Amino acid sequence: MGNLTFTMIKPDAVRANNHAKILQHLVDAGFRIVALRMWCMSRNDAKRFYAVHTGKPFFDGLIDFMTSGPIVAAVLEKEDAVAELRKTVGATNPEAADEGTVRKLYGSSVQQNAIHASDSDENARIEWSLHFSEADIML
Ligand code: IDP
Ligand code: MG
Repeated sequence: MGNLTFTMIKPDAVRANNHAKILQHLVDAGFRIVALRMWCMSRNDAKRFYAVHTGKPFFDGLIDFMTSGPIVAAVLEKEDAVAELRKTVGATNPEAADEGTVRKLYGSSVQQNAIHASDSDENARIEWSLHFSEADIML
């Protein structure tokens, strides 16, 4: 298990001005921020990022949402980072997420659930490569 993962604070949470609070939540949960970028993805960027969901009923809405405003992308470091971040973030549907998780605290619907968390070491690397160049990540 690796010690790096990728997260993205989604446009709903940035619009609500919760991105700094969410970053602090992650730091308080023991993660170190090793790369950070706030920017707007193009539709092509978002489609590549969520390619695994192509063709699903929620795909077009997800692309509209993810390109509706800026996101905050970050590479995070912690022991067993992928599993630890998924725990800190909570279930996809904020209503089903555990108390105290980021999605429970800041998410408002299954689509607008405030934050992304990579689901494997391999996907984390693929996902952060869409947001950062190798030179951005100073370990
Ligand atoms: P995850 O973000 O918890 O890994 P995934 O199943 O990978 O969940 O879905 C990616 C994203 O697509 C979710 O975070 C959410 O924003 C959106 N999404 C997933 N399922 C639905 C749905 O049933 N309706 C609307 N949006 C969805
Ligand atoms: Mg996923």
